[in-house]
Amino acid sequence: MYADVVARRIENLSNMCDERARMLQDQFNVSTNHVHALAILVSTFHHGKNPSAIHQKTFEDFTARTTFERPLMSGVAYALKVLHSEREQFEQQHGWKIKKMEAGDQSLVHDYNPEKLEPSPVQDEYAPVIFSQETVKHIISIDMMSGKEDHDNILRSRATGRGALTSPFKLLKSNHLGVVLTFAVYKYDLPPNATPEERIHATLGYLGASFDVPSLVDKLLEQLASKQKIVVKLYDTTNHTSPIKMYGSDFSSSGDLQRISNIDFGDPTRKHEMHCRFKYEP
Ligand code: WA2
Repeated sequence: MYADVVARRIENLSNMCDERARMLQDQFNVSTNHVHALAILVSTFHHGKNPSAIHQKTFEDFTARTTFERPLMSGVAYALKVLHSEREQFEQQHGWKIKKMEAGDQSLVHDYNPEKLEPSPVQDEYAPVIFSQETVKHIISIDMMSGKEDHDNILRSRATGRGALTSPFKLLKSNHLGVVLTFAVYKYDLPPNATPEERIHATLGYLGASFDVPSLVDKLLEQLASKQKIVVKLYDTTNHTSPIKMYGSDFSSSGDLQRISNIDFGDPTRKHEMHCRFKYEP
């Protein structure tokens, strides 16, 4: 029966789409947990010890050796909360100036040169990166509050005490769309009902991870059998009337069968969907 064949195709597509959505969600979840653990590591061994037991070299070694724990992250970094009144002392102590993030042409792969970045203009506060994984070393000394997506994410993570995820945007020194996940690091343990003001006051810094969507989703989908059969697209549907495509293989699809599987990346203010179709077979 024709109806039978159609029903089986629908079920088949649904199963494949759900499996992929679930895999991506699970890998994102384990990566998130490990980024959270890194925030606790910095709290314990950098802020909790005098002298600090973490510097760029230890951070680089540790994050390189634990990349397997963060399969969807292209790099992690730690930015410090620096008030304007502390800026001069901070810059003297580190031997470099806090730099401004440049959007547009500076972020193109070819001519990106952190040495040439401008000092950050005067602000109430800054979030200069002091430690980074080797893969994102180019963001050291950059004020992450000078980039809109990073800025909003920093404010939201510290006010809530939860992991915050940005909308998709073009990452520095990459031609790809990505998202950034941020956890705030606090001076002391805060009760779950702490107010945003108490949290902001107790904030010491921000542990962030970048997710280079196209390359890491490709890598994930390649591990699956029957990759050749379906076309997968990933959307940020937080704003339902204007979804943002984060990933889409550029094969043409066939037929009108489409399966939409939901994905939960752990930030309740963001919504994501995976859209799957059968690949066109001539
Ligand atoms: N990390 C890597 N590449 C980026 C980026 C970023 N943010 N922003 C733009 N391109 C240190 O939330 C604090 C990481 C930001 C954390």
